[in-house]
Amino acid sequence: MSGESRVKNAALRSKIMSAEEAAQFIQPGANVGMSGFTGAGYPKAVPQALARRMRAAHERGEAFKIGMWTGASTAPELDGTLAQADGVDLRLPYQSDPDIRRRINSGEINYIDIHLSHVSQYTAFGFLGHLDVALIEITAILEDGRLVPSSSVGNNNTWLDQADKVILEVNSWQNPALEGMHDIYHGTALPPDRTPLPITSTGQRIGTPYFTVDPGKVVAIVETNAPDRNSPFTAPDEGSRRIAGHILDFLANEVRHGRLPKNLLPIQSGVGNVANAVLSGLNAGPYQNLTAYTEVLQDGMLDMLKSGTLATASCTAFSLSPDALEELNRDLPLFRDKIVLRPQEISNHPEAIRRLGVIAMNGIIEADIYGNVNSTHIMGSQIMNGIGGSGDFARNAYLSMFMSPSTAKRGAISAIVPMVSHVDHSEHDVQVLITEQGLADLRGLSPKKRAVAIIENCAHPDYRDQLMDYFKRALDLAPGKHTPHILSEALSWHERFVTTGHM
Ligand code: 0RQ
Repeated sequence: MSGESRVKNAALRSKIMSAEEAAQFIQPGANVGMSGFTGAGYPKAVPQALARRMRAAHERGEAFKIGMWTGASTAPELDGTLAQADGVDLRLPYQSDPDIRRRINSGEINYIDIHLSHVSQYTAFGFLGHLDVALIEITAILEDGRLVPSSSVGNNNTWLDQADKVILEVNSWQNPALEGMHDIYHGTALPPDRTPLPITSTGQRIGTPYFTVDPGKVVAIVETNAPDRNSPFTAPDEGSRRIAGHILDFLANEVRHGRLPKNLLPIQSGVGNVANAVLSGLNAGPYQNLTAYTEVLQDGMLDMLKSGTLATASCTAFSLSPDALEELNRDLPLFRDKIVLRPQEISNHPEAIRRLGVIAMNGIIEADIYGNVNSTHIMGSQIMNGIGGSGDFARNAYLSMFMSPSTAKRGAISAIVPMVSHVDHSEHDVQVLITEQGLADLRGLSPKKRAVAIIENCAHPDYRDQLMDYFKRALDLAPGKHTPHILSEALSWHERFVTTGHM
């Protein structure tokens, strides 16, 4: 590594050591709160050293697993490395790594899938057990000991407060211009002393740009120089473009009818190719001065900030493709006043989402004919990623929209089903459902009317007749006519896919 050290505090400089030495502070059975939110701001050196320790312990016949708490999903260097070393006993609150997922689904790793806004307060309440170590990537340490956060905030402030020991990775790859872009709010006291969250606009700053840490808890500092890693997006396909088109028409209609202002309300968008296509559509549309109160800032939002379509964005992490990340890092000073990076407790805070009137747009695995949504489970028992922030936003949004291709696995599986095999968002939190086939506006509709709207507008033509046949027979045979179901049949829909091997 070249260049001047970014550890400016004299006392903390004495804690600089190798990743191997730092990893010694993590004991078998420890709960470790790590930085990382999508492929941004995760620790890059100590987890690899820890994995080597774990492997060596396993070779000696000793158990070595940890509880791994993060902001959300991370990158292969963290989730993948520790999973491959057979070193994770418990994972929370969100993941999307193939190795972690495989082990969760085989029963080797325990997983707790938590609303992202809940994690910080659950930790402080003591609901999740004791936090032994915080392992946090930062951009720099100032002379007075304050920490400059890196490309994600996540739960880092909570881990720093709650853990017994702190290990810091100071990554000189992180752009020094990040300093000043974060807004770390320390006002969320626990009940009964909690006060109102004073956020009234997306770009508002209510805290300080720095983390603070008790220097007595810092046991190790490791200097690194390694890039964040996110996967590139694929170009929007025809289906994504059609979904985006339906959403844009719907929003324009809401503006025409006075249910949304001309510059809409703050948008929240999930990650993935469909979400990115919607953002591209918004960018190409007639909008100006939009705002975003969201969880992650992805490529589409960066384009909108550049074009001026988006005036400000509040988020907790960057989730950018390698090209977009390079662009952001090149031009970071231009975005300083437009982007606020907050703790995930605040980026996803129900009070802020409700007050600002967020338009939430998230992806799904499947929805049923009454509008219940499954965002997390394939065929009812296999986890995909997790609920992430989708529940924080859907429950509290001004408009809660969910979108998906109408089929998965090249048409072999319908995303519209009689009864979802797992419920993440109940019918009460789902207002608009969109597939490439069309959009079902469920507002003000009773369950039976929802069923007709969803089957007619969202289901793929290959499945529409079967779904309508089910609905009509349920209406005929069910003892209750409010949400008619034939329970013995509702889920055998999924069993058919399992037995034909479509998974
Ligand atoms: O699998 O890649 O192996 O083919 O699921 O599906 O259609 O590519 O959609 O990338 O938008 O992900 C719900 C998972 C959708 C995501 C989910 C298979 C499909 C494919 C992905 P393959 P798509 P997306 C804030 C918001 C919860 C968290 C959230 C998600 C893979 O949106 O994790 O919303 N959401 N956070 O083939 C079998 C079905 C299927 C299916 C899809 N019905 N049956 N397989 N798939 N539907 C952001 C954060 O919290 C960070």
